[in-house]
Amino acid sequence: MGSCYGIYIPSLPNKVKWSNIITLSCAYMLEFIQLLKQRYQIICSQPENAASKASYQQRIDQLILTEAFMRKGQLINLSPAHPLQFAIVGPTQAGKSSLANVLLNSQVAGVSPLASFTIHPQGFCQGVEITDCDGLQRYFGRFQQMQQTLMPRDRFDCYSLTESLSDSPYLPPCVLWDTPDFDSIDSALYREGVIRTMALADVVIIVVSKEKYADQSVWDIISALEPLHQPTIICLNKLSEGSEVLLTGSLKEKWSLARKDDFPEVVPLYYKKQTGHPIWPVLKGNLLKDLVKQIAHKKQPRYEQELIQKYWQTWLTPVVAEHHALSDWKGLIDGVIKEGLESYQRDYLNHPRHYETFQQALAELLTLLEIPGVADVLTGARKVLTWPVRKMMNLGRKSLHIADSSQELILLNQIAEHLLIQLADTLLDNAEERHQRLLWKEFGSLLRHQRQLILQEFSVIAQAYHLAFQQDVENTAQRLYHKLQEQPMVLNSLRATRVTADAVAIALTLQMGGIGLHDLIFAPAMLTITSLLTESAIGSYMHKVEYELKQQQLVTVKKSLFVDGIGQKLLALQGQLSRSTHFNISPEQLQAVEQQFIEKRHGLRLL
Ligand SMILES: Nc1nc2c(ncn2[C@@H]2O[C@H](COP(=O)(O)OP(=O)(O)O)[C@@H](O)[C@H]2O)c(=O)[nH]1
Ligand SMILES: [Mg+2]
Repeated sequence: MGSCYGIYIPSLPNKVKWSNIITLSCAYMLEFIQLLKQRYQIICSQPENAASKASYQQRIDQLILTEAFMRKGQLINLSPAHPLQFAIVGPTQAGKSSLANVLLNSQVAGVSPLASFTIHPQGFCQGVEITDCDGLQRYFGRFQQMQQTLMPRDRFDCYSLTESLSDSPYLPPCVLWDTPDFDSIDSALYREGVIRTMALADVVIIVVSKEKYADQSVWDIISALEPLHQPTIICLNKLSEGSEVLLTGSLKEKWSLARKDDFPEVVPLYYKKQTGHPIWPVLKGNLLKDLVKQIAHKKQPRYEQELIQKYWQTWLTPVVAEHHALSDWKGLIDGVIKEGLESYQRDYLNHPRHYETFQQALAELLTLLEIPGVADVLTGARKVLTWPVRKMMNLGRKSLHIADSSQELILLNQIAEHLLIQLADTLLDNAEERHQRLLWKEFGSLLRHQRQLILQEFSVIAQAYHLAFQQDVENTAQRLYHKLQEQPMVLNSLRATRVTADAVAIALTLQMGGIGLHDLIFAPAMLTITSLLTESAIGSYMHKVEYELKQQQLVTVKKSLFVDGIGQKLLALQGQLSRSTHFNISPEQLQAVEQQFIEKRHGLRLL
């Protein structure tokens, strides 16, 4: 045995037991099934999800059945000598409890002419002791074992075990389960008990009466039991003389429509007026004992896999749809970020009148040159300033002032605002037109609530970026300065020009807070210096440096402001979706569980 549900496990150290590994892998799937069931239950209980209620309820039943059947597998693994379990199932009033009494040769099961009389699974120990059934409490989990007569009628999560004291001519030593019906309106309340008992059964006894055998609910259950591969018989109860052959033929036909496996043995039960009980036919006296030979516990892991496989896609359809919607959400965010960056490039980086960063680098460059005559100009400039130059030269203050007057920051904040408005519009459209409307609606409302906060945070990181980027501006100035030193002719002509002194004064005034960053672009002296340099021997080098500065700027803005900044904030809204309207099972979680269940040897996959 190297696999459970086809999980391929490579060679193991001798000390590790296969059974431990198998138990572990199964536990992983079991946990996932439980999680999925819980999510379905929560979603199903929300009024917003009324449209999916019926189909979701059906999946909950399938998940309960599968979870229980896997617990049965654990029971088989942990206590192989556990007593056999026989379960009687059938629609209301079919005579399940009456048959239980016949088989047990006693009156321990409550019989009533009222529908929904039996509402809890009731186990009767025939030839085994209650203490032999220790594993059952573990199997039933949150269901509590209680005494048969003490089980409250308003509580459905309990079961009973009772020792039957008479000898049964029909049953081997076992626990015989009488179950509630699964078809009455009330059965919604106690259905889980029926399903859990069905999954526990080693042998299934289906009881139908001539009135009920054709009901859809009966055949739904018969069909649901197929992947469990339990030896099965059908008891046809409340027969009247002459109807047996006709009814059996009809049963057979219905069976062939519902299931692919062989039609099981049918036991006709006639009523005995004197006792008021059905009569078990003499010829079938050993039938139940013989069925035991067909129990195949060894195949349990394969059957579990078959069961999971049967429903896997159905169960995960809404989970996968949610993944698609979430990836659409990510696509939406990527889309608005892309547009935002495009407008940053168009309206700032590549805009001839708006782009100020390189001008600032040139202004920095000018302050690095020792220009004669600047002192005189500066004295003039100083007069207009109200605070001491030395204080203003403090780098932090300088950068802050520059950030405050930056067109780039104003533009970036506008872009962020526009981006959120655009996103909100698309969410509104999606909530009206697309699948997963609830999800889009919820994203819309999350965005509305957090819009201001997201914008504030964006503004803070934009400012931080701008301050940090001053270092790149200074580096650019330094590169240009070094290049100029290699070109003494250019440097000298710069130093000799009167306009350079004016431009330096402007640069220093900028640093001292006398003018804003944007004024640089329009200052005539700065324009003159720019064209002077552009036409000089370092002109092409300047273009290269400017291009590199822009690239660096684009990369930094994209990453720190858009992708890591606003993009992450928007993606994080996903984690704030209500847990009661969404599955919240990540693609990674799903992939991890699916990968465990890929059958490598036979190339058989879950999906
Ligand atoms: N006519 C007739 N009535 C039966 C037969 N078996 C049970 N009943 C009656 O049908 C009713 C329901 O029986 P019960 O065993 O409680 O059905 P359950 O709901 O399937 O457990 C009771 O009134 C029984 O007496 C039968 O073989 N023939
Ligand atoms: Mg009953």
